[in-house]
Amino acid sequence: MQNSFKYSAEVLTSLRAGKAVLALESTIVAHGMPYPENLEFAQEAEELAREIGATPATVAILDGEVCIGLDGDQLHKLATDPSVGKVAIREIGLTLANQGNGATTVSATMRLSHLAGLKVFATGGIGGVHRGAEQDFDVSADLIELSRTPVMVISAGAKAILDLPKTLEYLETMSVPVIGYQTDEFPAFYSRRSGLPIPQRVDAVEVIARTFTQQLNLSIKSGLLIANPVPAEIEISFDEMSVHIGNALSDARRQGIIGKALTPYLLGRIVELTEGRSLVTNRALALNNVKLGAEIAGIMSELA
Ligand code: PSU
Ligand code: MN
Repeated sequence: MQNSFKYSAEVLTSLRAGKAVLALESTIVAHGMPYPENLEFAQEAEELAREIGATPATVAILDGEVCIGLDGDQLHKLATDPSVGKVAIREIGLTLANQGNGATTVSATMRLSHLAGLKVFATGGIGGVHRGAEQDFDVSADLIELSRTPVMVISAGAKAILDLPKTLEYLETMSVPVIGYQTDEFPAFYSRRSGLPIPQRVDAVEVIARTFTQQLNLSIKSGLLIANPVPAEIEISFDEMSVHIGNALSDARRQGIIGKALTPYLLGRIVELTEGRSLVTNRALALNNVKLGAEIAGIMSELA
């Protein structure tokens, strides 16, 4: 544990008692969904984790402090305050130095969770290799962090706006284990299927928990990426999404949107193009990951 961090009372109690804690990120709230759906999602995610028996630890930087677990006012600030920046690993230092506010991405949440003593983290979909990366080199810091920080990340695959085959190749090169939960295919965020085979499949949560425990016992420093497909009743087909994603990418290109602004722009544009349906699916897939993450965190705490 890290003394300089500000832990919520419930997280502190759970950590001291060796009980299950599930880390949650904050960029999905501040930059991944519009208000008020983002706040509703954040509250629902925390409640769902508690129902399953894991204490939620939403990670963010507020007033220059790393917060592990937030109260209702802090969640509200994240969801509404435009001064809350998007903080990946490389922005952590300056945000703290400026006494600033930041929503943490998958990369920053992984690192801060690890320092805080948390092992399991649920998000929506990770960042990855962007389409056209052979030209502009846009590769998410999430992939780098997965290769060097031992935290399990529960995702619905990588976001479909990305180049999924290149993302899988990159994960392989960087020695990041990828496990499909009850699937042989890498899920494509909004859709259950991408047509891309996944290297390893596991059907039982106990095996996932034991797999990560083995990695930790051997001091393997990479994370473990769990790919958990969106529930069938709420998915949007890969073919339908491909059209919207193509249109959103052209709009981004026309407007010259690049760098850290690209992913939030694309997610927002796709919500518009699907008349809100992608937002319903994004919320459902992220909650589905919280559910699985909370179950795994529970088993991990018993194994420890
Ligand atoms: N999952 C979602 N919505 C999001 C994200 C994940 O359902 O907004 C965020 C995560 O914080 C992830 C970030 O780290 O998108 C990726 O941003 P980039 O492509 O700039 O690395
Ligand atoms: Mn990028």
